[in-house]
Amino acid sequence: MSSPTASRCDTPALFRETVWRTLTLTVVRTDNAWVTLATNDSYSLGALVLAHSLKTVKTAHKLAILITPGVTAPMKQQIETVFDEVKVVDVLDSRDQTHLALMCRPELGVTFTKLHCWTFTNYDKCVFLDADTLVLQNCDELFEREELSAAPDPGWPDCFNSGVFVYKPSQDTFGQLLEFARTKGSFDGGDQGLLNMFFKEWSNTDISKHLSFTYNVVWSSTYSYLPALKQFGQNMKIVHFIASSKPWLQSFNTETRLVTSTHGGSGLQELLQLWWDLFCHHVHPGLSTEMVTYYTT
Ligand SMILES: [Mn+2]
Repeated sequence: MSSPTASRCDTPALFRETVWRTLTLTVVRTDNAWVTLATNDSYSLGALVLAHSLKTVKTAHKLAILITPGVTAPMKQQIETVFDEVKVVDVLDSRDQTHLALMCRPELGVTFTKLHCWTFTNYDKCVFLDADTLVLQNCDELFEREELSAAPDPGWPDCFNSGVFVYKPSQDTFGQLLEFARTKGSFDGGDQGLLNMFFKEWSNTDISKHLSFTYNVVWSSTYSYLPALKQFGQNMKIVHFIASSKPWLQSFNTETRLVTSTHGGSGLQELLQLWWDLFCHHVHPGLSTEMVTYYTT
């Protein structure tokens, strides 16, 4: 039993502890994270370079990644040295509602993997970035946007491109997305069709959810609006290397350290060189000789 004196002394301690707990909880609740996905080792290289691009522009936010068993153990080790959180998602072997949904729609396997980004509920808000994107300037202001914010897809601008989007992690939303996928499917067979159907109000409801194209410059090999690129190119914040413009599919000369793009003009060439510079400086030194031979020849 404590004496009255001890009790008086305990009060500040208790107060301090309460304040500390409150502060700690507040910090945990307000954490934000960039989230990406890698399903194999090639995309893991993309994810590693993406992570270093975020560190280079001095982001204040955490880095999280979803990986599947298609990523090898040595590559996973590399990923763990750069990302704050690595979540392994094994869609096909799981015995949860994802598995059950997949039984009906096996073609949506990869889509479902990306949907797992909603399960990072330890973060208040997240920005998903495809592993084939590269961040050129700090864009931490994206976390001020609400779910679901994204940039228009150049192929059909009434749809958003799902390579970059702001969202709020939630088990509830994750469950709704799975149910939606199971019952309605996706009009393009992938995550972009599904997310555009689920967040269909994006196209005409709230312009603040329309991100500038500079946050997701989808680089097509035949860029169709060159004067705009010339005018606004320097504002580019995130570039998205789709299809044949993927950096790891280009030929790279290990002696000159220069990349030769097989498609696209000089603008693409410069961006690809930036990707390879980050790769050579930050990623390459961590890879084993075996991995280097495999990826750079
Ligand atoms: Mn992509």
